[in-house]
Amino acid sequence: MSRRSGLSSIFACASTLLLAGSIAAQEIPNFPIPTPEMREQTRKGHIKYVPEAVHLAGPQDNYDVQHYLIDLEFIPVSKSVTGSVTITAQSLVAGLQHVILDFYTNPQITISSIKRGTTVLSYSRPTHQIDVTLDQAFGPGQTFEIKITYSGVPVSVDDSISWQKINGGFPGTAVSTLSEPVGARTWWPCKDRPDDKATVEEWWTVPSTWTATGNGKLVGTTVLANNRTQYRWQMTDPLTTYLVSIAATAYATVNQTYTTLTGGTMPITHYVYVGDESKAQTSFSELPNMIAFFAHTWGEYPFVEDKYGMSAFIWGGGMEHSTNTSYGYQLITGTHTYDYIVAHELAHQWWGDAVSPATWADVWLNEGFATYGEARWAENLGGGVGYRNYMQSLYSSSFGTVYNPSNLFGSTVYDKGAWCLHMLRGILGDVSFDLAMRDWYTQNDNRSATTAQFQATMEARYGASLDFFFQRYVYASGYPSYQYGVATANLGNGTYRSTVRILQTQASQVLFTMPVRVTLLTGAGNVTQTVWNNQLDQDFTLDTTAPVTGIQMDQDNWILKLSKTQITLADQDLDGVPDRNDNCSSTANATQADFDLDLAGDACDPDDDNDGLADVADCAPFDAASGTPGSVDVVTVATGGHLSWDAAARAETYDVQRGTVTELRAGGYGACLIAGLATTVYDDGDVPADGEASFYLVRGHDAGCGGAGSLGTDSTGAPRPPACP
Ligand SMILES: [Ca+2]
Ligand SMILES: [Ca+2]
Ligand SMILES: [Ca+2]
Ligand SMILES: [Ca+2]
Ligand SMILES: [Zn+2]
Repeated sequence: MSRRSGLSSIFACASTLLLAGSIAAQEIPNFPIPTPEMREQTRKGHIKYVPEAVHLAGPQDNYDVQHYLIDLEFIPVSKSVTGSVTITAQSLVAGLQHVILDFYTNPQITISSIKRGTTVLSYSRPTHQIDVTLDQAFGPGQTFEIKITYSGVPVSVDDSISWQKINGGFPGTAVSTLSEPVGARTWWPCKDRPDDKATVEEWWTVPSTWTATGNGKLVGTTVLANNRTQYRWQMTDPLTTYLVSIAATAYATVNQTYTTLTGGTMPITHYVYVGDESKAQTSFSELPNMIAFFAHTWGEYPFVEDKYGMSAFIWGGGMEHSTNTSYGYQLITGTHTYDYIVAHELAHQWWGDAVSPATWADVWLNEGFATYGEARWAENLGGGVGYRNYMQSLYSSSFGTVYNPSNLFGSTVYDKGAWCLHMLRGILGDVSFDLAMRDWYTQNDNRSATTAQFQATMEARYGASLDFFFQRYVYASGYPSYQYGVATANLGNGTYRSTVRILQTQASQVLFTMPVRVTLLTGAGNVTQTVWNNQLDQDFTLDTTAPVTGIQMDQDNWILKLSKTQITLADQDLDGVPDRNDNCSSTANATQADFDLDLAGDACDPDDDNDGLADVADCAPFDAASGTPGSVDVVTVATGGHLSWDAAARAETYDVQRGTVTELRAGGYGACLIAGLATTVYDDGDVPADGEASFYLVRGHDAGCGGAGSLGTDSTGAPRPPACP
């Protein structure tokens, strides 16, 4: 449904239109984006929200309606109806004896009888209901038929029935109905809930000067006495009660043809007020193309066996009655200003009519989807820019909760609902998303379905849970606010490594997990990557082959958010690595090399290989297995010059020297007895004579330091003398 109302707003729009129309006349095709004010008027829902509990009460689960025959005469002079509704239903329980129907409590309507066949049934009238007592019990699967005959003046609840052609016009010049969500019960008794679809025959009797339009195919007309004509309409597919509709007055017809996906033809018949034919030709000129576009996108038009068309009525918006949208006469202006409503109501034929909401809490499956259809039509005409601009026109910073909304026909349901589909497209990608939408249609055509089922259908194409999305955006209110920034380090090997930070700064600090598109601007073109943002404060690393000159986050606005603000990331050493990511934040080290992975970069790590030997004391600072050997503290000299000592840390071989204290302390060699000894024992065969002081110096040697390399420092920190020559 898309509504607008209010006389002043109509005139205001009309005068704007004339201007726009004269300017836009040369632009083809034309699809003006409605202003927020137009949408506001369209959707100022005065419909009262009806709690599910009242209208989906248990007893109606006992039976399933299969068919309604609604045989009603509409009498304009008295604004009354008279006739009968015959309900064919199937029991779903054992011993069904009570059938609870919805029928508005109204002293001006009299039920003359309720019968099964020729048997008169008793009944009572709980508030807004009829409790019919069947004359026998029916078991599961058994069908029965009851006929309610009644007449009187229906009360119009939220404009469920109107008797005028135009606002302020004479009463009794037309009849039209608008039953969504629970107005059907004001003019015909039914099981008035959207989860029980049934086929419908409509026998509308009206003054012979009128044409009565209805749902489905016109299967016959009969001229009756007293200048009355009966129009008999029949839907091939089942529909819900709120979509059953009459629109009748003195109409002219405007005909178009839709070529089906298989090359067949389907009639498009519009019923407009006499004199509006040529304006309608222009206003509706895009409709066949719209049907073709939606059919290509989602699957064939759902009621291709019957028809499509629009019937002018008093309302300032449109209502997607199956196959026969009711369309505000004021919108037929001979321009394309209201093409968005034409597209919206048409999209409803898939979303709402073919696939209906199981409960009114699911109404976004109607309105969000139909509104999203407007954006897709904008995309069809204007490409990606047209699509994005249209989505942006639906943006609001004050959306509530989509599922089970506080206002059944508020902006949240329409516009945030459309944004939810837009976001899902962003998550799944164009191809998978459209396939999932087709699945949704195929799986639920002629059925009623829930939001949970929709999530499951999307998940099947996505290949994973979409709870992260539905729990935040469909079942809750709120928005993320983003901050984002980038710093880029030149790694010197043709790679530029960017650190991208994304912060969620919404006051609630409720986490929104979403894939986020990040675009790095480089001299070699823009690079867009999708990152999985699942922390309130998160860094990502992205590489490019050219220097990065800027960043954009979610530049095509795939995510519904309150704000996005670019921030500068602190980088005191200007190496392109932000301070908080920099493993040496005050030493430029673009590559962030960290040999021992201890989070201290090589550029500032005092012990790069983390072997316990500081770099300054480590002859192999990047080899934890090599380094300056520890000292050999105790050498045992046994009789006969048998030397032995404890292995020193890291020592692979040993040098053994012998000399005087003076010689050795001076850093000389004395005598180099052996170099490269791989054991910790040595026999000094040339033992000096007794009384001759000699000293041995055993030094470890680490081959990893290089054969001729340093032997590190002694216990005082002084460099050791060179190894044995
Ligand atoms: Ca830095
Ligand atoms: Ca640094
Ligand atoms: Ca380190
Ligand atoms: Ca070291
Ligand atoms: Zn709608």
